[in-house]
Amino acid sequence: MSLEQNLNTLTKKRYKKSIEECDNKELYYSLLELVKEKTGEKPLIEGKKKVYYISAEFLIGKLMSNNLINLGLYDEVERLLAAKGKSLAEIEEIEPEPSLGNGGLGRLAACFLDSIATLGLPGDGIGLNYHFGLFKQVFKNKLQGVYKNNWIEKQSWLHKTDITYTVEFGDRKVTSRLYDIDVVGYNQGVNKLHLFDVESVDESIVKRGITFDKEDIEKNLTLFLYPDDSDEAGNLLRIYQQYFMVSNAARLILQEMKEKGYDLHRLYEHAVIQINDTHPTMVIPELIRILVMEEDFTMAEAIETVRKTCAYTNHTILAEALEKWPLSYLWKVVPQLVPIIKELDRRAALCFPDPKVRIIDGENRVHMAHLDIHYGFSVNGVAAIHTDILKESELNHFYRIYPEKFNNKTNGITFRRWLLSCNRELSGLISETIGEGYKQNADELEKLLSRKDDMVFLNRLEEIKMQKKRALVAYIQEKEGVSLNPDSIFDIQIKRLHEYKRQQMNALYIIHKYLEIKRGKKPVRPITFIFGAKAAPAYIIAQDIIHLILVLQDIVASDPEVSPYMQVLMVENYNVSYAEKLIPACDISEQISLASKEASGTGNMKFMLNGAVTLGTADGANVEIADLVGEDNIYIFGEKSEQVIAHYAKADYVSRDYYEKSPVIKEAVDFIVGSQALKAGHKKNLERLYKELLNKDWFMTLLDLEDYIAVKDKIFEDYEDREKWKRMMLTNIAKAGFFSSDRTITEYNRDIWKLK
Ligand code: 26V
Repeated sequence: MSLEQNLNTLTKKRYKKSIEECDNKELYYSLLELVKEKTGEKPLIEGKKKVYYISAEFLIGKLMSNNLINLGLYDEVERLLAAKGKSLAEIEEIEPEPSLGNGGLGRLAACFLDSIATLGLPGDGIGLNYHFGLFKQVFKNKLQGVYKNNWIEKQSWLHKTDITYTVEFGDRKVTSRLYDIDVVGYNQGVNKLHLFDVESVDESIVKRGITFDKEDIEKNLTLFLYPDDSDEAGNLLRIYQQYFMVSNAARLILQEMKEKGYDLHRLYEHAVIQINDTHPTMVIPELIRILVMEEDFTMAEAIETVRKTCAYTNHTILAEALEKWPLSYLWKVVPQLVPIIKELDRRAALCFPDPKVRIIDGENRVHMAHLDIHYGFSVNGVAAIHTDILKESELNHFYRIYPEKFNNKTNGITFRRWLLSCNRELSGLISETIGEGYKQNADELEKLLSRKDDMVFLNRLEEIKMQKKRALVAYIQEKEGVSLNPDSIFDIQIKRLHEYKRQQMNALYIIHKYLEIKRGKKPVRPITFIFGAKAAPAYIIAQDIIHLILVLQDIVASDPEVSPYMQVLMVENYNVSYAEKLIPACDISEQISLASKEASGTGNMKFMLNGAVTLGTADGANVEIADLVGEDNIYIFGEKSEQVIAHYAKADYVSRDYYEKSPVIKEAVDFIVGSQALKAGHKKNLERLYKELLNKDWFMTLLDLEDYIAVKDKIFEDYEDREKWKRMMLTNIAKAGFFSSDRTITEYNRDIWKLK
């Protein structure tokens, strides 16, 4: 049966209509069924050893295009629909986006699943089936409002399985159920994303916005991703979620091992567990507990078996993000793990008495990362500079005792989603120019360098960028009701809102530019500053930064003297789907974190691959991007990580000094509480932010502001040298191959997993 007949049969069966007669919604659900059927025909990827990637987040995004591409069906489906006057792109808009992640860590996990399957490696994800995931963001009164994101529909990518387990907590028992999503590799077989849910979950307990009874664990356990952890009930819920995840993971893994007839004493020959940040750490004591209690292992045997099976990835050095659970919380939620954790701490302390490497500290807090490092065989950072910082400072005490465990795995992104799917125009041009080989081997993108002086090629790159900018403008017009100028420079910063990422520094530049235009210094070409960011609901200053940006958006838009030269827009509810539209349209990629703080970043890689030029600090993977493209093809500014780390060590950064010394800085900061801003915004939020910047500024915004302004002015000037700019675009695309997650996963497999 042809694909068309296949689809027609489905639409007839479901709706008694032909393809032509169906609306987009009907076509979407028919296609969903078709793709699930086709995926079902693919073999499961199997082998002697399998990786289990346990993660509290999998930010998978919409799956229709991605799965069609990986099944090799995209072009055919697009063509057959077009012949009937239907648009696949419009049909895909129907798909709800699951929001099973906060940002980089969750999106990385999704890219990794795609690459693991594409490389034909046996590897499953294990996580939670959050019904409402991360909140949906709505702006009201220039402030962030939060709502639930209801993504699970009757028909979806989820397969309900028969697998259920009992999970016991200190004060209750719940029943879990496993739901699976197929992960189909590019021209490859299928792995699984296993998402556990609790049978007693009750969506109706969610009241206004995202509020619900945090203590009703049976009903709330899988409702939201990382709910508010600003109070004790929120923290306890997080521990309930984490244990629920790893208890199910441990059961599933051991069940698979037994079904395959493997000896659990050789678990590590058949399974490797990658612990994605500290959230799944309790899998270590949980596995030890099961092996001892149910499988007749001695404690020493269980510990050694688990140690050889588990590997830990660190994704941040921010102290507030490194989990330390009070022992009293663990006593309440998972009393069965406490004696094991104490025993693990005792044994570690016998070998290494240094209090800095204790699992349980003097205040009876359990350092989850310490557990991972002592009782796993591998510790990796996610970019070269990040791993160096872990070794030299943050985890130096551990590095000194276990140097052999430490390794770097620079992050990557899947080119299927971040080039082939989101930028078909560019991938088409690349295929036409250097053939299709780069789709399997991303390093082949370097062949594009031979077109450096080919004006015809360079002009086509420019045309494609223009086309993607126009498409974004149309999308934004429809979604936000704002008209942007496609002939302006698109300067984009999209990522979670956090002070260390310094969206506030970008906002201060915008104020500076606004004032310059008012004084008559107009930019040669208009500039559009675009932001997208969600802020944790309990993170007050982050809310204030969003407020400031929305205030600036209003001030600029309502000033006819300025608006022809610049525009500011913060898009609502920034998510994976939005990223897929924004990134191909970007000219300047803002990667301006305080050096040392952004472990890697992955947006930086997506932008580069799509021909944007980076304006960034020497932080995370920006450093490796700079090494690859060379200093002529990137704009690096600001103090280096060593200097920043020294400022923290000496506690010698005083933001007020920078404010007082520089009239440019002072003017921009004062604007936040000037009459114009106060008229457009809320006094409380603006004053709080102003005071924070002057009195604290923990992430050193003012430290780099002058340098940022200078380099940003230079990048805008250079944009006018069109030939130079197009060459920079080309170089960035050509050098992006290193950042394919296929390369990252190949390294994980070579150094850590050793699957085949
Ligand atoms: C977590 C939390 C939780 C509590 C309050 C504040 C806070 C701040 C940051 C985080 C970060 C969690 C870990 C994370 O998402 N790391 C990101 O991982 C990406 C993939 O490796 C990497 O590209 C990003 O640089 C890194 O920030």
